[in-house]
Amino acid sequence: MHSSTIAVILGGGQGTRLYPLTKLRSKPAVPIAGKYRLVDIPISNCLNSGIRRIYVLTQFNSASLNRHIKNTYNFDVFSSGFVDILAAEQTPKSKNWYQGTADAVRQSIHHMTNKQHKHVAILSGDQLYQMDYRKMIEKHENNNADLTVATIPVEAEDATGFGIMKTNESGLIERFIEKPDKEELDQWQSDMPEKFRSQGRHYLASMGIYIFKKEVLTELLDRYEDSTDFGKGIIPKAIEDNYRVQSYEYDGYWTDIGTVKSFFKANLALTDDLPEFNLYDNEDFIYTRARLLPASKLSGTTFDHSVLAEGCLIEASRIERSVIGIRSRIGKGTTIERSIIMGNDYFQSREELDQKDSDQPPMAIGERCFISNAIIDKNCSIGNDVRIAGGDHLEDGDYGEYHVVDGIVIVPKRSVIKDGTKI
Ligand code: ADQ
Ligand code: ADP
Repeated sequence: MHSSTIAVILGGGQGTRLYPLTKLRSKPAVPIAGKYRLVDIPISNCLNSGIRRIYVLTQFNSASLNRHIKNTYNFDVFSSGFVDILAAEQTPKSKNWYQGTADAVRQSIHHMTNKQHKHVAILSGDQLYQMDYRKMIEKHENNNADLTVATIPVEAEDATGFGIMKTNESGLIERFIEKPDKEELDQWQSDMPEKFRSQGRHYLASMGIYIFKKEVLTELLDRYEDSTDFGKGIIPKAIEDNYRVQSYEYDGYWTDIGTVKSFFKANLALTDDLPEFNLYDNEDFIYTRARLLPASKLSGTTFDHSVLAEGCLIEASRIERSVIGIRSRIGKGTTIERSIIMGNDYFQSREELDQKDSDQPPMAIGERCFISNAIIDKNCSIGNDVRIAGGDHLEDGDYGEYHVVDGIVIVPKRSVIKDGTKI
């Protein structure tokens, strides 16, 4: 076990960017890839890197997050590992919400008193990647860094959305700017190896993954007590005040899943022939709840480039470029393209499924439906002959029974869409 390091996963701010997927749950509990939750990604990276003491900071402690963590990561009593959720608390010193990433850590650090830990790894909760943090910790220790920031080369188009930095020849960060304006980008170019230059990736971006010496983290949070964010405050100030801030360059697959658009894209990318995010590894598992679900049963369906989780009963005619989550039920004659169907939290009984009440169709997608460019959250009841066709022709907004974000139609958890509805 990498007992020198404790991990803190930033589970999310107010969750507006993934709304309405965060309407009924906290962000770390949002389902991904048919059977996982967002928080499983950084937790699995920690476990695969030997880090077994993990805190998840979240704005509120939803029932599904609690259940998921409790049922998934219950280490045996003899290992000193844990995954604990720390939700924003109202204390005399603080307001109800965490005001930002650094504020979240500042408000929670009193829980991390164990002297044994030399380092704190601070990780984002909304990124899809597989990384061995041990290599990063090793570099952090070898360089005697106060703080190490994981970095990745990005293109100009993306650079304005990240913290961008310049390093010296030994990889120490000399300048850092959080989300620079387009006009000032030129001065932030770095001299990249040919491999990245040829891809137009001239800017060194922060991945929002940090390893701090524990005492330095405490010191910085006290010293810059007005800074509520790492990117906007703590990191640029630490560099200015000559702390040793090291860059750890990473060149594997890494993508943001914190917005509806990026979440949608990253899920559908799993249906590629050779997805860049590899779920099919014999050693680096992505952990999730062991649900003991039966195998999926399919009848009369043509599947093309789709991912299908366990416990599904599918009679659709065609499913293409889609992610079909646990316990999904899809009726005859239905077509699904470029969509995420999150599935169901439980199986309905035969009687519930057979009921002929058009106001409350069963928890399933009915017959002869057409669904494209959509996210259907869990436990939705979608009647027969429903057409949901997302795309740029739709205007973004909240339409009551569904939302449109960047042309993607989102049907929130437990929604009922009546027979014959056209979206
Ligand atoms: P952003 O991703 O824009 O930039 P931010 O919105 O602060 O930064 O989120 C970082 C992580 O913290 C996310 O996982 C988010 O959900 C979580 N988070 C945000 N506010 C929180 C709060 N109040 N409580 C708990 N968790 C919270 C950051 C860095 C950039 C870097 C990018 C890389 O600031 O420098 O380039 O990450 O994605
Ligand atoms: P999972 O991790 O399986 O996706 P959750 O932790 O969110 O799901 O909750 C799913 C669990 O909730 C199911 O295993 C089931 O036991 C229970 N559950 C929730 N709602 C109901 C319901 N209406 N009827 C029966 N069981 C339910």
